[in-house]
Amino acid sequence: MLRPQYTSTRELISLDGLWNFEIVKAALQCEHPWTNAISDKVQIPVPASYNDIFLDPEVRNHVGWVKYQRRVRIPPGWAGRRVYVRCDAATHRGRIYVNQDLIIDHEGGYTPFDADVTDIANAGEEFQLTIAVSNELSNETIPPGKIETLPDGRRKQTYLHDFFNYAGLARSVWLYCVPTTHISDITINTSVDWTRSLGRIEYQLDVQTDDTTADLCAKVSVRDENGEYVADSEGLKNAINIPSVQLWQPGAAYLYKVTIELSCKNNSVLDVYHVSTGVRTVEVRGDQFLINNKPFYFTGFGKHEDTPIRGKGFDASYMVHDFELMSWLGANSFRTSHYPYAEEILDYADRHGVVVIDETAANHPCVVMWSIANEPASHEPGAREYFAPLVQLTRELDERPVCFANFGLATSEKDRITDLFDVLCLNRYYGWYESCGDLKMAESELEKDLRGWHEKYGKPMIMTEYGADTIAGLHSATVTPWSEEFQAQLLALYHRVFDRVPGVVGEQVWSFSDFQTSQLVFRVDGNKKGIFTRDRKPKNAAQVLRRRWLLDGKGN
Ligand code: BDP
Repeated sequence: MLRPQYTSTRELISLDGLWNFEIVKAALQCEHPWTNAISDKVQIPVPASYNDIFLDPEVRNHVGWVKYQRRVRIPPGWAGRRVYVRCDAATHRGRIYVNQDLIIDHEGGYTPFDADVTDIANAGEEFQLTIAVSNELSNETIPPGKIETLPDGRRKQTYLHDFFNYAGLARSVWLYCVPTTHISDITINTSVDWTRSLGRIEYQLDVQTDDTTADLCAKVSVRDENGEYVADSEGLKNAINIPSVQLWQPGAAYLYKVTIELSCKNNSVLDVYHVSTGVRTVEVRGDQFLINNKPFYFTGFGKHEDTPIRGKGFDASYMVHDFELMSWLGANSFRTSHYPYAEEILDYADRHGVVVIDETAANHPCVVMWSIANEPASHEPGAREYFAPLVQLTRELDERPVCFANFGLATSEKDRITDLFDVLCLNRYYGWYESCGDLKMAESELEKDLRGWHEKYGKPMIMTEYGADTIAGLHSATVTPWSEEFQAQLLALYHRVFDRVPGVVGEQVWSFSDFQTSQLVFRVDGNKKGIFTRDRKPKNAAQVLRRRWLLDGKGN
């Protein structure tokens, strides 16, 4: 599925802005008339999670469906093309209605979906667009959860994951058109012939057409960052060689622009689409992680999509500022914990040479590894049977290394699945959840733990979570959990161990910034393990990281 694009053959219109909004009351859940016009007395911005926009706790804690609605006009010039409404995400389930008709019902709160409205709405006319969104979590959703009915009849959503169940239209909504015969998917793989400094871009195009007799062909051309022609090729599937290739490097991104022109043999161009791609290699060799044949050391964070007021709503200002803060510390990477992020964020990482451990399938040069689970019960019976087919499927779909983030209880003696994966990712909280405040104990336990894994598997290890909750402004000259000094001391301890143990190839602190969670006695207005506060002010520990990553050059 391709993202909508404005090209010489395609057009798109942003539907972001204020939409009419309505909470669907629980009693009406089943028979509610979904397509009634919603009053404009309550309006809500898109993109944004709806929970923190209003002050009403009934909205914040609502369990079930809400409706977003607006009117949309299809430009008259779009007659004869295929027209779609595209939702970049509806958390966790979305239904798109055009006037009275349900067009699509999509499950999965962090992935996009398209509704083909060509045969329902005419060019030049207006229609009523309603998007219903449900935030319910069950044992069949990702992430999972459970709904309880309280004695007073209210429904309550509970869940085990440690981030607030933000919901709604947190990413953009689009109206777009494509030619009836169009490119529907593009797969790109890159490789390097090191002896000849030759880059290679292999591509495969999928095409959708109503005309089964059409004799289609494609021209694919590559331009460099200055817009200069590099090479081209023909056919729906082929490879293009790039002499003296400029590699995509961590910290020094280089993107080639690939232009795909679909045409009928001996005829004019039918469709045009552009892809920015980088040429780089990724390999696990022994206990090393190699990018472009050189050992790479990950520095950075586990992140969340989380900001005040907008919740998980995409915000370009926060995005750019977050990357600025990472670069200020010398961080070279992050993990998209614990769900697929907005595509805009991966585009930005591509453009700026930031390495990503990604939790979804999206083809970006910045993505060097797939993490297919966070802290599963990998020590329990059945874990192997559950994960083996998932690892196999991931490998069939893509050639990048595969990992999962292991948690403390599934020790190197008890874990049942690690041999299936390429890299060991470990989340550890010695000194915090275990032996809280005892840094001496934490240091020896951590070292023992890491050495155990290394001796058993000899694979590269990344600490994908470590840290301590810290209240900004709480200071202490003694070892005091929750203080800024304690967080700084704890990180320094972990770093000493990483530098002593063989096979450690990365450190990603939990977490980049403080973030909202469900209400619990050990959460003070959310999780406070951020190196930055929720409004992105640095805590003391930022200096520890800056010294190590930027000034001492760890990972660079
Ligand atoms: C880890 C989880 C992460 C939590 C973190 C914590 O992967 O989502 O936020 O613990 O407790 O287990 O801070």
